[in-house]
Amino acid sequence: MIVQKKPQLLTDTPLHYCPGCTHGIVHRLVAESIEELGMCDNAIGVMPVGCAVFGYNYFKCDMLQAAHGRAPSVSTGVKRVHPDALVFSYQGDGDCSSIGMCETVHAAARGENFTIIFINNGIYGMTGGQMAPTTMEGVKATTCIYGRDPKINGNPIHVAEMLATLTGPCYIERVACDNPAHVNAAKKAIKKAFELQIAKKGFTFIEVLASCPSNYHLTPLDAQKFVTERAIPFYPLGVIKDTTKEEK
Ligand SMILES: Cc1ncc(C[n+]2csc(CCOP(=O)(O)OP(=O)(O)O)c2C)c(N)n1
Ligand code: SF4
Repeated sequence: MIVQKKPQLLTDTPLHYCPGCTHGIVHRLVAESIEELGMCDNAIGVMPVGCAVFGYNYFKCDMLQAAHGRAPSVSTGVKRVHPDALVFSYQGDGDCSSIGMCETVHAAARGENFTIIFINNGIYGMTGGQMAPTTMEGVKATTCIYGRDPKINGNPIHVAEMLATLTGPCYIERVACDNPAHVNAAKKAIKKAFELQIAKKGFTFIEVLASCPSNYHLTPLDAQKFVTERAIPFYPLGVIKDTTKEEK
């Protein structure tokens, strides 16, 4: 009996991610959700610059790759031209909340009807482990080698909570992939965001707390433990904004 199989929306191209990286899990959840919603022929993904830059090799739907941080603006254009397509951008924390913070905030404020999948691994993965806006206090990065010190390096940003203060967003949830129950909850959140987009409810944002074993110099298991023990207490999981609840 087949219990689980690869989503049809994923190609057979082997993933280039490091062992234990969360990107591969989230790719699967995005692909499963699109497939279950019957949107395989009408989905358009916008990939970032960062470790997920080659994401267009892994999805069989239409895919674009935006310049660093510009995916929300590219997605805005794509969605406005194709209002009935399911449009998602897929961005790391460097891409989405550092160089691309302006695009992210304004797309959210305008209530653009697309979904951002925000992969928060608390570090710049692709470029070798520099501090990100989301790097937590005390966590070491190549640009804060003694650990992030708010007095010198500034405070980390709770991106989901910050976006929730805007009028535009419809649904914002933070999830994680550090255990099977959390993976299931992450899938539910991604699918719900896509459903709300199809219902034309407006901007949706799913933050996924992710691991980067390579740049934290941890084994894949210890990197998951880092998410459980350090990231989740600082970035609590759950629904941060849901205007559809207010409508009822
Ligand atoms: C305009 C511009 N500035 C800087 C870079 C270098 N750069 C490439 S990826 C990246 C950060 C990637 O980190 P993140 O978005 O968190 O994604 P991850 O690799 O962790 O998935 C940076 C700074 C670039 N490609 N283009
Ligand atoms: S460097 Fe980090 S984010 Fe990039 S593929 Fe490796 S584990 Fe994943």
